Amino acid sequence: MRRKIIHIDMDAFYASVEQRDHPELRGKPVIVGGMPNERGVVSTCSYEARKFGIHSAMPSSTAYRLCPGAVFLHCNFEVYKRVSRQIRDIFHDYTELVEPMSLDEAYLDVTENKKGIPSAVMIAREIKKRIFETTRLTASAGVSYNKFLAKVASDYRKPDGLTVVVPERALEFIGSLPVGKFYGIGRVTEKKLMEMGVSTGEDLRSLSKDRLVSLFGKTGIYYFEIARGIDGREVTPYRIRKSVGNETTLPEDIDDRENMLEILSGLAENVSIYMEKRGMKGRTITLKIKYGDFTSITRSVTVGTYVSNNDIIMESIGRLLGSVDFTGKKVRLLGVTLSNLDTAYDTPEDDEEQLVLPL
Ligand code: TTP
Ligand code: MG
Repeated sequence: MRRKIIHIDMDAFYASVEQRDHPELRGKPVIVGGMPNERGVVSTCSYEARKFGIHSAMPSSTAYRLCPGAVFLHCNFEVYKRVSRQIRDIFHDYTELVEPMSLDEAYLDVTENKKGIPSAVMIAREIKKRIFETTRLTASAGVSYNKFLAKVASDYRKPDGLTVVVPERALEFIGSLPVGKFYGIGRVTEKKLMEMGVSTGEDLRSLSKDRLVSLFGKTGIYYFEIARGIDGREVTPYRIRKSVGNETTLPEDIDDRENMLEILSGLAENVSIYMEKRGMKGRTITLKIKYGDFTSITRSVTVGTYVSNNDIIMESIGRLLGSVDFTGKKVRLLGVTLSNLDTAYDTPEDDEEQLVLPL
């Protein structure tokens, strides 16, 4: 049977909560995250701030340069988590098949639902309405027959959007989509594809499966399928994550420590962004190295407090790297992982971006 999947994602989540709770901030550029003088990054910003080119993960100092008049606020996780629980309670009125992806985002499988409502679009509309009545915040929803399409649809028209992708229109919808909008295609892959002249879903569809596999390995199969609207992944309620990691195989083997540190810092940054987005922290930092001869080693350190900050992760990674002897060896792959997570946050598993590929 064809499934009915809804993806819900709150609009400018942390910033909207702040504007709701501080009416004087409404209509203004609001930036939530690190302060410009703290070497922090933007967690998110209001739509008013986005007009200045500000976005998540941008250094707050850059955001300040783009819009010196913006209001900068620290994250208020307790409040965001309360809202997150409220919206999850609403989802559970319709189905137990709820897979939260972060505080502000979840997939719902409503093929069979507790209220016996035949139309997934009707459910999405009702959920949006109830979210607004309960939290005074808007969400955008995507409705389709699999997770990939529902996710892309929810992002299609924001804020307060509701986009439906019916099977008959799926290929057309995907075809016109810029590859950067594809869930699972990160910035690096997007750049690689653009350089090859592949800029839309239609272009992506013109690449054979073999070619995609030769370019991207196993992930190429995922790209081949989503370009055709195929995604068999199920909505899996609640899995608790044990670690968050990011690794990369280098274009060529290297033995220069400076170079390694630079790459590791990019990986640590991804891990840090991912964790900060979810209010997660960890205590054990692990460096992974695979050598040119395919043997690997890991080096770990457990620190005294729970951390998620990029610079703090890099301090440990730098020290761990310093303890490795590279004589006569070159490095093929580098990885950074944080484990021993602060489970107080109870964050579900996520397969977003390139951290854990959706396969
Ligand atoms: P998103 O849903 O990606 O962003 P958003 O809700 O702020 O805006 P949009 O309307 O485009 O959905 O992320 C949800 C929250 O996660 C966001 O409010 C803040 C946090 N976050 C980070 O802390 N760091 C990040 O890099 C990103 C992308 C999000
Ligand atoms: Mg959102």
